[in-house]
Amino acid sequence: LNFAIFAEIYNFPSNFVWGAASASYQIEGAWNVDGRIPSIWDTASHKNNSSVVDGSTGDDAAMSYYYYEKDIQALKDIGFKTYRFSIAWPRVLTKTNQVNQAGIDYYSKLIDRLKEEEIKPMVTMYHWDLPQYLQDLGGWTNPAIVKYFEHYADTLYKHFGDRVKEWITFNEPATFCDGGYSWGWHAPEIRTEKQIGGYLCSHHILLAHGAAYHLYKNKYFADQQGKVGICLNTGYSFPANENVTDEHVDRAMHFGLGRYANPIYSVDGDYPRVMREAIDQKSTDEGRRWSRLPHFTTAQVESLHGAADFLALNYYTSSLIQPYSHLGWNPADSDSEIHSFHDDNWKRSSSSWLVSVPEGLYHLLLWIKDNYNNPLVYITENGWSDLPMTIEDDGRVEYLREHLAAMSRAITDGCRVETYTVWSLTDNFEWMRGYTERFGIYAINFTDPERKRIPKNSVDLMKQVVRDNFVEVEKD
Ligand code: GBH
Repeated sequence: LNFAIFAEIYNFPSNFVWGAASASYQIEGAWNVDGRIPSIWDTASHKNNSSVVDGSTGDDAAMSYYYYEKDIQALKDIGFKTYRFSIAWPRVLTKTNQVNQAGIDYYSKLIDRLKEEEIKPMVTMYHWDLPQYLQDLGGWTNPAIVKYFEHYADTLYKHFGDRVKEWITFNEPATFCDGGYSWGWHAPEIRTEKQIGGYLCSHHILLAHGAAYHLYKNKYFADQQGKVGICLNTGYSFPANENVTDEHVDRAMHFGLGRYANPIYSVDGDYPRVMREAIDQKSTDEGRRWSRLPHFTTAQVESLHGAADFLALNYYTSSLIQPYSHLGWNPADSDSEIHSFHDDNWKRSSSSWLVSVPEGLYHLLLWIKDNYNNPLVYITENGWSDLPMTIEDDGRVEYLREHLAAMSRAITDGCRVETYTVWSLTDNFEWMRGYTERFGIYAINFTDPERKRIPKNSVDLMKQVVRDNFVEVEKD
């Protein structure tokens, strides 16, 4: 393919930062060494007949606890300037909330090595590995957890804040709150009626985020001068036909993204009004004494409002939407009463939920710009899955080219996107899909004791993008 003739070129700003992302439980292994205490993912993956499709666990995974130098080399070979990784709560604090020095030492070493290679560490505090003892107290449905999280954040700022300047409190609460506490397909695998558990979880996540944000501003910012944000995931909702209105689109966006983003980034703060009203009404109709969606106090609304220095965004895929009222039947019991589905023409990955809709990223970024007063955005995950050991990963190369082009167009149209970290640096433990679906730009054979990081074709693409600061996309 001769790009000189058949390609369009999409540029990026000269100060744009490129990198890759990972998460502790998915890569580290070493699940029971050096004082690490059990997490809810150890519990979920170790139990008899676990829901992990291939019966696998993250006990060893990519062994990054031992082989982090291989990850750093992989980042270096591409020329990436940032690495988004997560810290395992169960590694750095004991059950009595004392520091576990071995855990601190591990991350300290990793951070120092990254800095020596001029790779900025971007740290996610919570990428789903909750200490099991906290789940035994109710986990994210218990308001007491806010204080535990605030103390954990304090520990991280204190030990690493001299070197880490970009903090993400939570990764994708939309995934783990409803997955973990409403539908039960995610650790801790709790099912509750009508999303009661999921709404409690998101409420406490927001309060915990606010506590960690203000702690940083009050106690650390003067010295450390870093930024704190939260990582939210969503697709864009495209009208399925001409009868679906902008109001339906906004409703779908508010029930998905707005549930987490409005309290922090919107002009007025608090939950989206459409959500508040719908769930309050349904709760009354269901004969409940109070709403399934908890209320913030006025002080909490004010404290959360504006409590972020950037929005970290994970974008994978999008949907077509149609309100139930147009369908004449109820496809699911959901408070939004919006049905979402995929266009048959969208390219499919190895994950059932993931189809390629680059146009969705463009529209999502503009929706965020228009609804949240054009916040600073980091794209902290975007990626494609295929089968194990697909080194010629042309599907991923094409997906990445098209999504980078969409991001470039959004920047040209005024969106403030300044960083992109691809998901993922290496193949890893893909939660309930185990090792059956692979997102890495480096392949790993998980029976290889050395866990060699093997570059896929997408590594060459990312090298070119980092070098030239543009991406080429084939013309139709
Ligand atoms: C991210 O979630 C995670 O942050 C990351 O850890 C993960 O490895 C990566 O994506 C790839 O999955 O099974 O049909 O009910 C992505 C968003 C939302 C994807 C929930 C899976 C479940 C769909 N996730 N979704 S389904």
